Amino acid sequence: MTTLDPKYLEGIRRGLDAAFGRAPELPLDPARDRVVVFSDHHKGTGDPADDFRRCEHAYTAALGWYLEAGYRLCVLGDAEELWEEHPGPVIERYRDVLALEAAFATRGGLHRFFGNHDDLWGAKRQVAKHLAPVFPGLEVLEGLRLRVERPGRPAATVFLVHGHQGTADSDRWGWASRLFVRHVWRPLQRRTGFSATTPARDYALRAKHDRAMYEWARTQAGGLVLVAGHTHRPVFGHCTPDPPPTRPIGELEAALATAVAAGDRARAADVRAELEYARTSVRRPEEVLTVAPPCYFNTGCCSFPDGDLTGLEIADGEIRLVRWPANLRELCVAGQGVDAHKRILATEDLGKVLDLVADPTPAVAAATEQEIRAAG
Ligand SMILES: [Mn+2]
Repeated sequence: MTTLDPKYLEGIRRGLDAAFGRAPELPLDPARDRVVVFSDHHKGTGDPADDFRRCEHAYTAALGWYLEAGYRLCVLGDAEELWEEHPGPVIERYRDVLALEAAFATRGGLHRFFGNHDDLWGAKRQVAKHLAPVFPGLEVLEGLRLRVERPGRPAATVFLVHGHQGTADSDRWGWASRLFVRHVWRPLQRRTGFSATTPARDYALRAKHDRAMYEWARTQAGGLVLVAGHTHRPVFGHCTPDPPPTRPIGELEAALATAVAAGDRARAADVRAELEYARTSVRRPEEVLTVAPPCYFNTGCCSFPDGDLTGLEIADGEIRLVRWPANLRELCVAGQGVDAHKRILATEDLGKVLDLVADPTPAVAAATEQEIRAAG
């Protein structure tokens, strides 16, 4: 693993320290409270540059479920894409989605945070003007500390923050970036269908940024769990997704040769599809970050190009990584409608996570980029 640029790390450390210092604190009872965290929707105006457009179905299905299940909703920043859009048309386009978010305020609870792409919500006047009609009395947060009391042990903190804090384009140049995006990048993106270079799009920058956030969390005294978004890549302890369900490449090559020799074109075509998929997966493996101790979790995002979204839950004494699919069929049981258990990708006992993070001398402390690929 290459060493992390100390200057970059120092910038992130200062940014997160400051946000942590400013953040209010609320109690969290893991046995009773249920919290769901979604981030990085990048809601636009419904045109091809709108990254949330494909995720609207999955998101509203998820909100409906969490609303009835008694969850508190945390919207962790970059919910609206205000680098590319003015707020009015975005709110108009997604009025029903925002109303569904707002419904949590009088049910399980609602916290809204600002990110870099919607740092306009850091200004109270803008919130009053644009969001208050949908979210009466809303106070948009930068960060929030959830204090978990632990009998016989020091209390632990789960710190929620978008995660752009301390980066050059957000804290120092936010205003100039916004003008650049609105007047230069936006017209270009509309013509080409391209999106901006951020940790969400640039893999090297994302890996660097994830590691910097992990390092900050790991070096906080007394056991802190950082929950962030911003990079658009889920991070959940040691969990990695399953490799593609293809057979080993050697076996597929042999199967293809056999089918061709037998003149079985239909069979050869099926095998060839699997073989090329496996070859591509080896060439372009999925890159996943695993961390130990589990002091840094990332929600992933609500703007995946395939219309799926991911989020984190803290509920029933567990922390979970969940996925809500664009295609509701993936959550359905034949003839019985939605079975929400299928949303869960990974789950961990919250007490165990807090124990691992509180240990001042962990056996393993590492953030590791893993490549998930088909078998050769
Ligand atoms: Mn962001």
